[in-house]
Amino acid sequence: MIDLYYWPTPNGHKITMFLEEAGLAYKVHPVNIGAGDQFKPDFLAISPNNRMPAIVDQAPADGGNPVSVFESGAILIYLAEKSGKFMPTELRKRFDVLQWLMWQMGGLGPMAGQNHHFANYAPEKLPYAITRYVNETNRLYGVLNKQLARREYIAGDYSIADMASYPWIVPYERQGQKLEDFPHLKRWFEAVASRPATARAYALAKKVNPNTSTMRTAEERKHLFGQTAAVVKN
Ligand SMILES: N[C@@H](CCC(=O)N[C@@H](CS)C(=O)NCC(=O)O)C(=O)O
Repeated sequence: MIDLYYWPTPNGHKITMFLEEAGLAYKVHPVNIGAGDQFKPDFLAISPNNRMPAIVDQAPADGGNPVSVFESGAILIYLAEKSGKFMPTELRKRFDVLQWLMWQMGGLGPMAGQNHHFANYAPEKLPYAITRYVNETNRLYGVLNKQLARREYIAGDYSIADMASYPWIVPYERQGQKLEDFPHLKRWFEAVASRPATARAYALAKKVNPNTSTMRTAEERKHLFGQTAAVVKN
């Protein structure tokens, strides 16, 4: 049994997409990041960066004590290794998946995240910041589109690289992007969207948090924005 610490956001969806695809048993523990659950000491013991997702595997392969993992990329690798699914073991194919997973973790996720912040949440609309992140998101979409011109999925077969990127393309309109400008990316996006496991992962998201508004309340803004080292002091 996998304990999943989760809130329905792009990084959270990555893990439910994997668990649904692989058919692993899991239990969801909601971490309401708008209410400040990510700062609770019990959660910080699992996820010291006060971010979700995180997992605890109650039955690790070595038969030892439960294993906890934070960072969505590390969680996807852990679950792929545990299940033997969605990451090839052959050297070249494995690193094809891993390099595109790292590309998502270091590029698409953080840049699209800043894009959301400056275009949607920032109280001041700063043209320089908005243009920078909309353009960088556009460049990254172009990189993915080019890769998908020659591959059905990002690294060949459907893998954790696809599960990492897909949830960050779902909000493309909020990122100031048009899928029509990226035909290979659009074809891939529709293929991933039509997978039954993707539909189950996104249906679960609505159950955990029926509020799909992208507006942030004053309470949510207090918890999410302007964090300093003080939030992890205890
Ligand atoms: N690099 C981390 C990022 C995780 C992350 O940013 N999670 C956000 C939601 S998408 C979060 O937990 N935010 C809580 C906060 O900002 O305090 C990962 O991929 O797991």
